[in-house]
Amino acid sequence: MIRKLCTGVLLLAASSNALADWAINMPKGITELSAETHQIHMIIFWWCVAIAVVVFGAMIYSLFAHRKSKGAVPATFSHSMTAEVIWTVIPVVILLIMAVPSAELMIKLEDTRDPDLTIVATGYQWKWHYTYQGEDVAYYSTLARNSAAARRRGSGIDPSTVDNYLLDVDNPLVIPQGAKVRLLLTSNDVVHAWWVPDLAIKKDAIPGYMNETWFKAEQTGTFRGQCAELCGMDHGYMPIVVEVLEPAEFQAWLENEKGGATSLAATSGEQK
Ligand SMILES: [Cu+2]
Repeated sequence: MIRKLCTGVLLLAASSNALADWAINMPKGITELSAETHQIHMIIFWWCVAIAVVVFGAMIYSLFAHRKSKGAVPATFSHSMTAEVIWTVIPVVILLIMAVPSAELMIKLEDTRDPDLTIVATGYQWKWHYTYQGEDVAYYSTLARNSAAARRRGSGIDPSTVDNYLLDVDNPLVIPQGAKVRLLLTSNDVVHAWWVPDLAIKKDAIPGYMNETWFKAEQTGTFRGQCAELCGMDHGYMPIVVEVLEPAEFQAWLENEKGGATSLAATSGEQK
């Protein structure tokens, strides 16, 4: 047992390089609201840590200080109104304190009014389709070919040699920096979920329903996500890539797309 534990610890230490860029916590992200979401998440996390320290501290202290071998005698009372009131009121107050900033943030997250751009994202088994409303631009976004090839059984390709393995697509969702993008989410078959951690967005795409959300990316760059609802056999193979461009670059991209660059390729089955 001890030998097994030691081996485990050694293995963990040896693999620490591989774990270096493996983050457990949620990212701060690239929108104002993702930063606020992260902040609330951290505040509540530390509240939980403090509560755990107090509760487990009191429990462990009591177990040791009042143990039978030290001659502790059980109390004879069976009910305490004061204790009941205290341990009801304190949690209620804590929950109320947590609820106020959370509710404020949730209201902001739901406010999809006055968008600069509206995109409809439709989930399919197992890819995404994006339609830029009023822009005559629409295309599918599917798993990148190198990932698709490497994931096949017996492909002989080492996944660790594939860049962004299972997190890359042929046609990313392209959006302009600093614009309020409203995303309308639905699905063509089963329930999917559109999740991009850097945008702090995770929303279900449900057949027959239109869910909406919004974001305003403050930084340019490429940001990755995945379908977050178990949607069938290839659920793990429908990633999401968001590419944030500077507004002028985005306009140029959009004009080019109106000529059907990606859209035509997608409908004729000739995806990049
Ligand atoms: Cu899915």
